[in-house]
Amino acid sequence: MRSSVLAPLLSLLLTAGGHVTGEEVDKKPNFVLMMVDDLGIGDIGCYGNDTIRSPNIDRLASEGVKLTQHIAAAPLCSPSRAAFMTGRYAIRSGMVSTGRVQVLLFLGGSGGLPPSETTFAKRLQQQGYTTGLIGKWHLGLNCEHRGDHCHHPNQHGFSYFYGLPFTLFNDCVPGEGSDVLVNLQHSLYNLTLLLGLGLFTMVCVRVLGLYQVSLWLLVLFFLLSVAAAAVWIVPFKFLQTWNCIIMRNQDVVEQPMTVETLPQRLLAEAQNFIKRNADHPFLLLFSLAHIHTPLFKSPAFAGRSRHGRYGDNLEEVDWIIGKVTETVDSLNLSNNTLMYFTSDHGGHLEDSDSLIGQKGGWNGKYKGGKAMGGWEGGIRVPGIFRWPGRLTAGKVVDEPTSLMDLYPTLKYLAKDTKPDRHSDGFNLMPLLEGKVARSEHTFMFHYCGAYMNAARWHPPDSGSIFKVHFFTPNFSPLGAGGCYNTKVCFCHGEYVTQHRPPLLFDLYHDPSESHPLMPDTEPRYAEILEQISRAVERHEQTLEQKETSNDSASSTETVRVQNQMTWDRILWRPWLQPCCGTFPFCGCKENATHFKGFGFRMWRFGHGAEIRPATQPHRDNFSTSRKQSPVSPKGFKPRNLNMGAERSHRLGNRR
Ligand SMILES: *[C@@H]1O[C@H](CO)[C@@H](O)[C@H](O)[C@H]1NC(C)=O
Ligand SMILES: *[C@@H]1O[C@H](CO)[C@@H](O)[C@H](O)[C@H]1NC(C)=O
Ligand SMILES: *[C@@H]1O[C@H](CO)[C@@H](O)[C@H](O)[C@H]1NC(C)=O
Ligand SMILES: *[C@@H]1O[C@H](CO)[C@@H](O)[C@H](O)[C@H]1NC(C)=O
Ligand SMILES: *[C@@H]1O[C@H](CO)[C@@H](O)[C@H](O)[C@H]1NC(C)=O
Ligand SMILES: *[C@@H]1O[C@H](CO)[C@@H](O)[C@H](O)[C@H]1NC(C)=O
Ligand SMILES: [Ca+2]
Repeated sequence: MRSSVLAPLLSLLLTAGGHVTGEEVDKKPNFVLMMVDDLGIGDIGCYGNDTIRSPNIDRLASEGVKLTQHIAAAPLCSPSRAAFMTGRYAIRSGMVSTGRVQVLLFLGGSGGLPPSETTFAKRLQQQGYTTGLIGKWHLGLNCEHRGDHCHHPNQHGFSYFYGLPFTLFNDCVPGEGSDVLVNLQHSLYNLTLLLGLGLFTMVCVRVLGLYQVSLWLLVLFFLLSVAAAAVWIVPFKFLQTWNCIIMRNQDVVEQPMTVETLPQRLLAEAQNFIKRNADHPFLLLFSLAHIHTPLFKSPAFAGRSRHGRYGDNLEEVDWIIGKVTETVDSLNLSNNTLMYFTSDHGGHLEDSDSLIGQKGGWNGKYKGGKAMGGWEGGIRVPGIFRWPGRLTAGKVVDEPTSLMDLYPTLKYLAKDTKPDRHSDGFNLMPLLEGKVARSEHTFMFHYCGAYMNAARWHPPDSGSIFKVHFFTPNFSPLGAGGCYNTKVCFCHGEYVTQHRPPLLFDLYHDPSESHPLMPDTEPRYAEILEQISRAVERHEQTLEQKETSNDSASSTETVRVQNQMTWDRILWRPWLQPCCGTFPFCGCKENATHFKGFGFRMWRFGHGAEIRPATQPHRDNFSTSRKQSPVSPKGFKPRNLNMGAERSHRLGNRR
């Protein structure tokens, strides 16, 4: 009885006379998570850049909390995003590689976030949230046949999806170069050429009567040449059609996608999602296609920045973030919405050409970048939380935090207390609200593919952050600051240098990891190595447990980890290729009339945030069970390529 009297009174006090009932005091907050692709921490004004204009991102930071040691679980798209979505190191979901290919390369491959995985979207959906993903996914699509969509966002807790099931990459725009297995393409090209030459020679020999060449041999060679040509021409020459597509829920709505109108469409979709869900709890993950190459060429931003096309793109990102913020604010949602801004990993240093120069971002004072294992530049990313009324404006947190912390934080705020699997993240709210001063991340591990590459220790009795590297990628050419010969660094074999004892740095005094500590300069040297080595051992035990125990809290725990990055899962298969129309003649264009009027005008003048309703009402409650595939995700049983053997190989590699 007492509470029923107190509650309205309390709410009256809290909302200063708003039309709010007692129930709504308890209202679950909304979440607007914004993730930029490949953005370096040094690219943003509030992180120290004084020549790029990012007033909207800076404003989020000044109205909220800025994290200065926000760490991605991996320096590459697929594993970093897998860890972000699941709150666990990517090795636990098999989204890591032991070889050269460290991200998903084809939408027509079978690798992806396994159906058995749990994402924060799935948990929030169970709490009654409407969940939407607008933009890039890059965590796989099909398992066994086209349309089973076993890795699709709808399958992983997003009731609404609009965007890129794959990613923006250079092959999406003719003339921007190729990102996919360039070496393999060359080898296959040479092989085809060789077979062709062989065939030509034999035909000549036969025609000239120099030697008796059997007709069957000629036919065999002919078929081999055709097959060899098909194997590389079909998957690689049509990459734009295969990979650069847009889907709305389960349907391919554009193939190949028109890159020019992509930013407008994604922003409009994000704004519309917020608008149509304003009256009940929602989660929006707005996963921008920016700032991955190829860089956009939006006329409204061309030449505006002081850093060429890359800078122009960054200022466009900032403008988009501003529009999303404006939408939240204009709907009076800001007091009840946690907004988050981050990047999936650091800038890509090796992505440069003679025309544009550095295309891939700036990681500030930190060493290394995308795809360089545990070097700070590839994993330390911007992290900003804004929630007026709940989080103190202008607060800065220097403690180590992880993108994996979003999962437990969102669960906590959505009041999800049901049992869950082992988590590698921690609820950030105590730290963000200033209720505690220290992060629970005493240790953090940094993977390069499937290999434990580095680890950091934040000793409870000190402000220091010690970091060890068990191995480091070999930069090429010698003396360069990245792996320019291969465009990304690899994590195995002759591509790395093992360090025994490991390299040790004090990030607090040496953030750019340039002065390794020595036993005679660091009194705690032996202790640090010992502590970290024990922590690594404990961490690796939690990985082994998963494979052996049957009786864990969640039944999914017993599913064996399948390596999702093996060649047979990565490579293109025609029967897995999503397609609008009749395969292989895929092609369709979205009717973007609505977005054109809305987007271009807005882009030209930089104003006019009026949001027109979508032409067709979108359903945010898309249920995967409605469009059930013959192979249900639960029945999905990929061949057992479990990671056990690879893990012992990995351990062997380190020790
Ligand atoms: C700001 O960002 C640009 C573009 O990445 C970079 O070239 C420049 O060096 C950065 N400036 C500072 C001070 O970090
Ligand atoms: C937002 O709040 C302001 C003042 O409290 C009010 O004037 C305005 O109509 C509200 N807007 C919406 C969309 O509810
Ligand atoms: C948000 O909360 C603050 C105080 O906590 C209040 O001043 C402001 O009017 C609120 N804004 C809206 C849109 O309700
Ligand atoms: C786990 O389950 C399998 C079959 O379900 C059984 O064969 C095995 O003995 C169990 N292992 C343990 C450690 O209980
Ligand atoms: C596209 O949509 C507009 C209005 O929504 C309509 O008038 C036009 O006919 C459509 N075009 C196509 C090709 O469907
Ligand atoms: C899903 O959305 C549609 C259209 O908004 C609505 O008619 C339907 O009742 C909804 N279904 C559920 C289960 O909420
Ligand atoms: Ca990325």
